[in-house]
Amino acid sequence: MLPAHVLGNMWGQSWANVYDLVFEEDPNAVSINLTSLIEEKDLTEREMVVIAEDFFLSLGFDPLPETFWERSLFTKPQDRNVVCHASAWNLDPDNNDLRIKMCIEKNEEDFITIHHELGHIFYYQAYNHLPTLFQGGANDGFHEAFGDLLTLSITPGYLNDIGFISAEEAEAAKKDEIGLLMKQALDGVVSLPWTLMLDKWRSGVFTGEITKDNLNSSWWELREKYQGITSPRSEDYFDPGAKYHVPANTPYTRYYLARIMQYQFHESLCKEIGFSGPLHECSIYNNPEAGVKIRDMLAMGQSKPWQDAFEALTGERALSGTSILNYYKPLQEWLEKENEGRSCGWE
Ligand code: X8Z
Ligand code: ZN
Repeated sequence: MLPAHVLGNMWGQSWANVYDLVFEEDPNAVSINLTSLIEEKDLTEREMVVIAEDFFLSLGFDPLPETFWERSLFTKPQDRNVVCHASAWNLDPDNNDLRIKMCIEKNEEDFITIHHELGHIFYYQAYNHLPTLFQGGANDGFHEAFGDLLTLSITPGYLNDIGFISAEEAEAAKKDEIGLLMKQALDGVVSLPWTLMLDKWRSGVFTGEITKDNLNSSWWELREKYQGITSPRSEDYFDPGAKYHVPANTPYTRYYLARIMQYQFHESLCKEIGFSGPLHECSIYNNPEAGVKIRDMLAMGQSKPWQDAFEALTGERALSGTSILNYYKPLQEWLEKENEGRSCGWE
């Protein structure tokens, strides 16, 4: 098992920060590092949000109200403590008072999280015309999936479209297919067992199967079994308490569902817009057709069973892992070859 503290993320829920350590790039490959691009361009936190908003506008969404820009919190205040875990708020649906609260850091991870939070905000804006009872996601997973869906479209082609990299750099980066997919997988695949185990642990606490005496040991048993990671220390602390959603009582299975659905949404939208290349090269940026499909679904809020909303976008009524497998197929094939003869896994 991997010791949790070497993975570049406090909870070992994303391993994207150790990409440079686990993947040996072809020295001639041109790889894209969004953190460096953000630094090179000297973007402010607000500018990072504007770029994310532009993506949604390119799909035909209405711009965010002026109050969003006035009342949101983008940077960590120096004069008081705030809960920095990013969140999105629908404070007054009648008056479209939408805000995010986030202590943005100028890096790739937070650039992605900004899209995630704006996903919530544009969802609110799309269903706020409905009666109060219908103002909600088709299910919890939908609300978490929408912003993440857009981040699958942050491709080299997209980065060229918005002037972050040149056409030559985009072409060269596309050639580094395995590197691109590996980076994505270190987040998108790695998060699956984690998002599943968290509520398994929590439901064990609620049913009484997990008692006061084994709160931490049961946590690590699940971490080991599902994530293949182990605690770097022997002392008995209450580690689950360090994950925001545990003390905040925020359900977590929603992220597991989102991580599956986002690929199904991506695959069906790419088909819809006539894209025939590999899925990780497909971007729905600037595509009004994809925008209409998404908006029609979001505007349903929770007025219909989630399967109806799901069908409106994908033509299917059930979750399936097939789209994730399709998306990562070239990486899977590469890994199978790379690991031939090795025995992989953990005990
Ligand atoms: O909590 C969040 C969002 C707010 S809804 C920042 N996420 C989960 C986490 O950070 O653990 C997004 C991905 C998973
Ligand atoms: Zn969220």
